[in-house]
Amino acid sequence: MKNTSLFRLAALCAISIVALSTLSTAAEKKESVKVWGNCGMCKKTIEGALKGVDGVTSASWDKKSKMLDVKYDDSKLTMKKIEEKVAASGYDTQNVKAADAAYDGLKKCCKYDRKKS
Ligand SMILES: [Cu+2]
Repeated sequence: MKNTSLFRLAALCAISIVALSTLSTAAEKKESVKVWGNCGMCKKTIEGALKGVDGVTSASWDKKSKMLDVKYDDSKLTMKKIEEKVAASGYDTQNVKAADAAYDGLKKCCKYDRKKS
C-alpha cells in the first residue's frame, strides 16, 4: 500500500519535471503579419516558403484578410527572417518587399497589386 502511493508520488514528480522542462525550452511565439497575395496558389507558395524552415512550427495565410499567422521559436529565428523568406518567394510583406525578379516570376493570377514604392 505504502509503496504504491510513494511510486505514484515519484511518477507525478517525474511527469511535472518533464512538463516544466519542455515548457521552458520551447519558446514558441505567435505572430501575424500582412502578406500581399491573391489566391489559393499564393497561399500554397507563401506557406510553402516557410515549410521546413528550422524554428517555424506553423504558417497559415488567409487570402481574405491577407494575414499570415506564424508560430515560431524565437530562439531560432526572428520575424524579420520569416518575412524575408516569404519575400524571397515573390510576396511583399508588411516590412519586407519582394525582389522585382521574384515578383515577375509569379504566375499571372498571382500578380497581386503592389503598393507603389
Ligand atoms: Cu495566386
